[in-house]
Amino acid sequence: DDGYRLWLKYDLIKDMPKREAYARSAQFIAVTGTSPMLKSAADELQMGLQGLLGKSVPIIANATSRTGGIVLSVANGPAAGSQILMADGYRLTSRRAGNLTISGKTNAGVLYGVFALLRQVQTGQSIDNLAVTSNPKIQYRLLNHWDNTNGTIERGYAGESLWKWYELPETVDPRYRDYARANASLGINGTVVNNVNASARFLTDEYIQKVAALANVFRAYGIRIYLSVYFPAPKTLGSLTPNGLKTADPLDPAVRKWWAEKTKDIYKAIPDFGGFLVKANSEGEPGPQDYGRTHADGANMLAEALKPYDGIVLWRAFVYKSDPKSDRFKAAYEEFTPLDGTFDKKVIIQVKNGPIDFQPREPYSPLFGNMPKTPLAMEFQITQEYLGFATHWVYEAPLFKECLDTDTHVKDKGTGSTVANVIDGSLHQYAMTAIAGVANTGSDRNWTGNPMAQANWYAYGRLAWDHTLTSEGIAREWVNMTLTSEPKAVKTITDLMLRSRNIYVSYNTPLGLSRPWAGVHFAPEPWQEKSPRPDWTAIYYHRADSIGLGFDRTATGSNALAQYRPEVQKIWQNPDTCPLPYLLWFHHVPWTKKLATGRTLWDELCTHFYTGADSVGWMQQQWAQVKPAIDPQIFADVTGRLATQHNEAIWWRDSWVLYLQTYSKQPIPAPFQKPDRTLEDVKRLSEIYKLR
Ligand code: BDP
Repeated sequence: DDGYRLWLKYDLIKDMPKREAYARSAQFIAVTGTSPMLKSAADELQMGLQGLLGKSVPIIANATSRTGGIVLSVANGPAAGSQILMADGYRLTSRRAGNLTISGKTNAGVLYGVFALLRQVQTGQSIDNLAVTSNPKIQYRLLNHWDNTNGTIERGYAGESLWKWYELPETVDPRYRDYARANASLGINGTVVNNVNASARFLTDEYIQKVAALANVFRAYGIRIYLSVYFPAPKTLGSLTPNGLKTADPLDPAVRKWWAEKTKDIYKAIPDFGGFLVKANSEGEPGPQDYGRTHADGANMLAEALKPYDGIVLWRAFVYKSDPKSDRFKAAYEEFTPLDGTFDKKVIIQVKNGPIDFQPREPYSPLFGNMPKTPLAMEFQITQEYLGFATHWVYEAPLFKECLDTDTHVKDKGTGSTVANVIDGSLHQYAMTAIAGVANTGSDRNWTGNPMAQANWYAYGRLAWDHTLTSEGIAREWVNMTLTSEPKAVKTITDLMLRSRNIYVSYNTPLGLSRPWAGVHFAPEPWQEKSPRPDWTAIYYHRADSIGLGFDRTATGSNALAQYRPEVQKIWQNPDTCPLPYLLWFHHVPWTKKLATGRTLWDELCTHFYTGADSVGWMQQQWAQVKPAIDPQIFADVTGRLATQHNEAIWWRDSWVLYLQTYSKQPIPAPFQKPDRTLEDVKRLSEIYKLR
């Protein structure tokens, strides 16, 4: 198994009675209507059933007087309980002696219903008494690809870009369709195809045609295409045309006209174009502030260009200024909350889950709950930029859930104001809702490099549809569909997955440490102190000194905590009661301080680094046990990656303890052995890692 088929394996069900039971309800597929999306739905169902049941199921035009089949219908369908069917939602209803109906209000709903039914069969559940209605909780469920025109992927660890720009639009790789199928199976309905650090080339006629060719494939799977735009594009492209524009000032009428015309061209080629994603005045990317304008001026200009169409603007809040005195943590809140209420109604502000940058564990961004008049989208990172690239096994659902389930305490009683309730629109009654995941896919045959990272794409998609699903439920489902249905192995792997993120955090950034990296977001460099910006050093974040460790963000420090509601401040503001996973995010804690565990900070840190690294050894042992239940190619691949992860976890452990020891001046506590190398040794390793 080369992993190409992802969770859509459709292998023959081995249990014969079970297979026959399914087959009795799947004697034909009836579909009325000829839309491309309904065709995708019927074809997928036929292909899936062929594989799972080992027999070909005919597709017929309608089921009049026939029973024992599956009927796809765009209609409200027979009621299932009191739940109303919404756009994109689906309903599965089986009635004895009748037909099994998959209905949706829209074609997309039917398609999602087909995948839900297949999942039901793939995970071995009965389809005899189905009465399921499922509606997505979030309207725009997107993947963001950070892909460049030259085929590279920013922070991509699974090969090159999936999009073969040089071949498009004439050559259309069949893989695009499989990409679309995988996304549709999760309910993902939009994809931003290019890097947020965008090239103006994507707005040329040449590239619009290439992108349109992708859109033509994705359309039949309910996926709309979006583009990241380079804000000064009117000027950049203008400089290449006679009498071209010399500015990109969003308030300049000629610039507004340029965008309106460009947008018109895009819609001519891609009638269902989704809209624009913008990184502006962020990390050196230009933006409206270059002209003395605000984020709202920039976003509203693009919204105006999109007015004749139903596209939207996703404007990112990932910003921070270079003022060395300010705390980067506070930047997005400071720039965006004053603009609440000034954005056009086509604008959504896309916010990373945490205030810094996709760290292994971060408190939620204080923007959530504090922009009642502006729809906020969640941006998660699926690609493992800070999670060990493609060698470390980290199942991310617990990270996503931890953020989504946190209470912002915007409402008095603290009910119904979780981060999830912010982004699903229920808290502030947002008119639009969105979620984005920075994709971990690439041209590797198995899509994600590490086969286990497929689960992160899967989990993101499932949570984008329904954030109330559990990490465990999603893991079990994915394992059953992708790896094995042998109960003991399913349990072992699910358990491994659920622990994997905390294990990574333990050897990498325990107790609220963050960003111990420099240029390469992989090799340990907690000692890194030189960079063009203070907030691109490691010491900026951990602030180790002879007294202790951690960033004081209380009133005696940067006071970033004040950006949260008082109830949230209360949880984090006292170093004696602050939950340990967040301790060093908010406090500078003395090395000798006794923590709730009874250990001093230094001993607690060492315990995390050592048990974290040891736990990777435990992961290896657990994985070895499931060998008989796993395809040999995948088993060997993951075995190799775990061995690498183990070595690197020890590298992390040694780097941290040897470095921090120069400040704590304390011995490694028993029963842990002191590293058998020196600080200079590990520093050298990191330097070598950075050589080109
Ligand atoms: C950081 C990445 C950088 C991205 C940036 C962003 O290191 O490559 O361009 O985020 O999200 O995490 O814009």
